[in-house]
Amino acid sequence: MNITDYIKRKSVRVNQGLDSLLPSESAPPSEIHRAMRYSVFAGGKRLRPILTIATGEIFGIDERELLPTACAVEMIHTYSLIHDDLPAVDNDCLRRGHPTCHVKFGEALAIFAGDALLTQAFITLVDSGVSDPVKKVQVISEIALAAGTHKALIGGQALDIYYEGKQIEITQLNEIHAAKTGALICCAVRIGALIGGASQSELERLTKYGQKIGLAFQIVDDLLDETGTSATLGKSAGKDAVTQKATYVTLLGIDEAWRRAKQLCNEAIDEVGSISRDSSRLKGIARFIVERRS
Ligand code: GRG
Repeated sequence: MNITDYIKRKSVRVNQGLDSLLPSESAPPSEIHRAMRYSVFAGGKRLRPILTIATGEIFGIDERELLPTACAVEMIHTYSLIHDDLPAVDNDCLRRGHPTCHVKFGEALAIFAGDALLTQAFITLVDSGVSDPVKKVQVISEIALAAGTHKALIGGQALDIYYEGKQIEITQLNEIHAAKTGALICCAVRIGALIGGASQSELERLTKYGQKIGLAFQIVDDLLDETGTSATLGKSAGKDAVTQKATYVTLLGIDEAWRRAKQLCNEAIDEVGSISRDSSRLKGIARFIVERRS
């Protein structure tokens, strides 16, 4: 099966998993549940949960064991998108090809829907996550670190706002995006490895793979913002130029940014190539990250 078919098949499974794990729209408070489901099912590539599943599978773990944990990561990712789009943060009106959560439901409900998705992720991890209790605690701790700490999602977002309007260098841009975008992508890989019982050296290689594809993902995101359209991206294209934000494109130029993204992708492929397991899908996902157009 080629990687595009694999990604398609797994994203169907992730959507089914999310549907069964999220509270129903008919259950009160239904407005919040509607807003949560609206943003989760508006679209999305499901890259992070697919990374968790693909990593767990190289250790022979069944998809069913990995699915709730993978879905929890997607809930956290969707929460971060809802909050990132808020007027006080990026003030965006288009996401996943649809009006953003606050445009559709109002700001207060969007804040609550984001908070509720973050909480629902941990409820999922506790109730339906990994069966082995030691691994379960490791996974919950790993996800909490990626979602909540100064070196991850929240810290990256805070740094992004702090550096707004300031002249920054590539090292500071790497610092922002290793945290804001990279931490959750890397975490998605690491938890698949932890569930799979990876050895220390396998975990180290997979961590490097996760860090490299995380950075490559953001470089391509910046490139697509510059070169793509809102219709293909499903979000406002050209936003970085309007907000005059430092990006990989503004600091490196288009050609050098593509070169770095491809180089990171090749380095990530080398990392997993050195593990003596079938890493062909992880290699395929690394290539997908650089070849994607949305
Ligand atoms: C507001 C301080 C504060 C904290 C909340 C908002 C937030 C935490 C963090 C922001 C993290 C964020 C939105 C990073 C951007 C990462 C990124 C490039 C997302 C797009 O990912 P895709 O392309 O999206 O995988 P789809 O829609 O395909 O899932």
